[in-house]
Amino acid sequence: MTAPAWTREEFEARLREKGRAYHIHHPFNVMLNSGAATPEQIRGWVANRFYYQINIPIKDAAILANCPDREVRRQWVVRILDHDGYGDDPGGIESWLRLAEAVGLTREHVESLRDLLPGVRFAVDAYVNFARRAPWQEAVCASLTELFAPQIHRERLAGWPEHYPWIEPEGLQYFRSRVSQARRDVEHGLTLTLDWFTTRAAQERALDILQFKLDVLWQMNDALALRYGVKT
Ligand code: AHQ
Repeated sequence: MTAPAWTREEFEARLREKGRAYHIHHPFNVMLNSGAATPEQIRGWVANRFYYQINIPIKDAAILANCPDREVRRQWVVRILDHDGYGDDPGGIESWLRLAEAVGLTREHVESLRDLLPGVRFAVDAYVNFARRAPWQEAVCASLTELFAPQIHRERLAGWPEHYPWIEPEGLQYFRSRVSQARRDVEHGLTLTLDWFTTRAAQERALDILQFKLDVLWQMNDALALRYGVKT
């Protein structure tokens, strides 16, 4: 006898419960957002997270390539434009390079990926390769860590100017843009996920996929803590 599927509300609640494992709770991120990070730790974080940022559009393009549904693609494509830029909007990757300059790195240094840690590279590559080979609905589900992202961006915007007055304020523009973009993106991703994963086995699979992506983010912070140290 297979267990009955959760209701839509129960399934969403279980997805949101996974927030307990979100990287906002990782000691390295707690250090960053509590004001205890050194400039070297912040520069290491910015330089390594750049690899994640430049891979998000590639990940989203993989989802589009696997998705035959024009309605879904029409909405999902905005994510690529948000990062690569469109028309007069230089995009999120450009904002991240401005964040790099604001924390005392050069664009050339960050784009060279000289500081990229193995643990960060392999976690990000695992996410992109998952999106390439998994059914597009599973890769959509993996993006739902952004259910928890608005809070982490708001924490940075609220705390960093006071904690790190040496960082030029306009460098935080990326976080400002993500608060609304993440909320819009995750509304679409959550609807697609709740619509697609409708048996109990599929819903359990969705929770495992979300846990995989939470592990991707957690591993990035583990690698940073090992290389740059972490004050708890
Ligand atoms: O800046 C981030 C971003 O553009 C995305 C896209 C989304 C995805 O498709 O997986 N996830 C994500 C995230 C971004 N920023 C992270 C942060 O801590 O600044 C959070 C991350 C996420 O929650 O997955």
